[in-house]
Amino acid sequence: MSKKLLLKDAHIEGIRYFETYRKQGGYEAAEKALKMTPDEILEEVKASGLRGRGGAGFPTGMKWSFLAKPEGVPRHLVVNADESEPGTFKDRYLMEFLPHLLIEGMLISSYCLGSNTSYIYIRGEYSWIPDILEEAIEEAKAAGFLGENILGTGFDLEIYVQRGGGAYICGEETALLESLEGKRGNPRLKPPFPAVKGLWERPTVVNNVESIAAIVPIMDITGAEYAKIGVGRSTGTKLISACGNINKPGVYEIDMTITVEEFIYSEEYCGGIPNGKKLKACIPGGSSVPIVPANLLLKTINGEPRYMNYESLADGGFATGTMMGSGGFIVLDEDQCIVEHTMTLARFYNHESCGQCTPCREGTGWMYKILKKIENGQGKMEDIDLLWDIQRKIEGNTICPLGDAAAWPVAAAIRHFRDEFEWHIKNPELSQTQNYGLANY
Ligand code: L3W
Ligand code: SF4
Repeated sequence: MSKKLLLKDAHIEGIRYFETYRKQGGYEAAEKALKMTPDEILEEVKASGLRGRGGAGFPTGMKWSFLAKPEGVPRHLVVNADESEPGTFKDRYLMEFLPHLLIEGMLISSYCLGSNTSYIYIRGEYSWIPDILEEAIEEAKAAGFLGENILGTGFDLEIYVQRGGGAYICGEETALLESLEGKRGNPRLKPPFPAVKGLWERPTVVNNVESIAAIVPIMDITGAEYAKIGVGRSTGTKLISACGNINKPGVYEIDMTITVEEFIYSEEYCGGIPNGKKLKACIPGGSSVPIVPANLLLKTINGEPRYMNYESLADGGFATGTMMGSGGFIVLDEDQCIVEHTMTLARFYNHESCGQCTPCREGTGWMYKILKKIENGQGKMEDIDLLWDIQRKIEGNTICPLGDAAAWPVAAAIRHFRDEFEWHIKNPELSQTQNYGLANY
């Protein structure tokens, strides 16, 4: 059984409220941290090996150490709670059931980074969660863990919750900062990174909800102990939101040593595939990461089991591997049609493109139109190569990762499931009336 660090108290009734959270040892990590210097906390975070849980897996301690500290310029911590990646719903769970874990993590992180005003930018569609967070903030303030002179240390912290307007692109960190400043959420060119020029051009750390929540157990058990959990550079525990064709969709905390097979089939996690259907493919890290067929999902190209961690999922690069991403684990059984699935994603990215870069603005629309043609039985064989060509021209040629995120699912679908694209083109009548999966397995 995986060790639980983040969700260990999630089942306790009333854990959402300060009193219950405190009885379970809540805010003890903050009390410990506030007796340390910011540099000592930073060393613990570096020692933990924690990697950003939003999708990129960038080392948190390194990001914090990049934070510029010019004299007299305020710094900020911004928590990215704009969880909009299809298949990803782990941060919602944390904020809804364990809001004080996030607030405590923000207190420790803000103290370490020297932020006296920190923000939670939350996805607009999570309409019921800001009230939960604001209530937790008020409770923490009443107990002396937020506000002025926290625990007599002289450190002041205010936390504000800002609702997003419903655009996926505002989850990209610089678009988020634009939106937080009250502007349209268009991504900025990087560098400069937010650590140097972020919110209102001030040094800013933007971290995912889960990354900041993980700071609490790191302070509890020390960075060195945290680093002993997991394997290699995949330290600590990771939340996975599992959905699709599985018996037990939900949010699971894993320690990144389990295999993909165990995760899908064991009763502790997904509980297998309904009706004894076969596994066809999986997207393990949210819709932006490459889809992987079952044979390469259960084993790497070298015949090794594939594990639920950053390195093993990426093993073989994008040709045979995929990415841990945000941990949005989507399972597809044998009945699913990859062309239809890819078309749905292409429509999503086209809709969410902010339109600043031509390859993304135009390319995502072209990919959607071609995929729709193929799905509807009006495609030609050369359309497959055209699709391939378009995705190649998007990847790496845009301001923000949304371009890559739109290109990779198309590339992986063609690479691994070309026969399905060809079936749709060769069988136009069947293509209009039948699902490839149902017709062919
Ligand atoms: C200072 C440097 N800071 C890098 C910072 C940078 C950022 C972090 C990672 O995209 C991915 C994307 C989605 N000085 C720095 C530096 N940083 N070099 O490190 O940066 P980067 O550019 O590798 O990635 P990103 O722009 O943060 C995130 C993928 O995640 N994704 C999307 C998930 C969506 C959600 C959601 O809805 N919640 O998680 C899923 O896989 O495609 O590749 O902070 O500033 N020299
Ligand atoms: Fe906007 Fe797409 Fe360019 Fe990102 S890649 S800045 S979403 S047009």
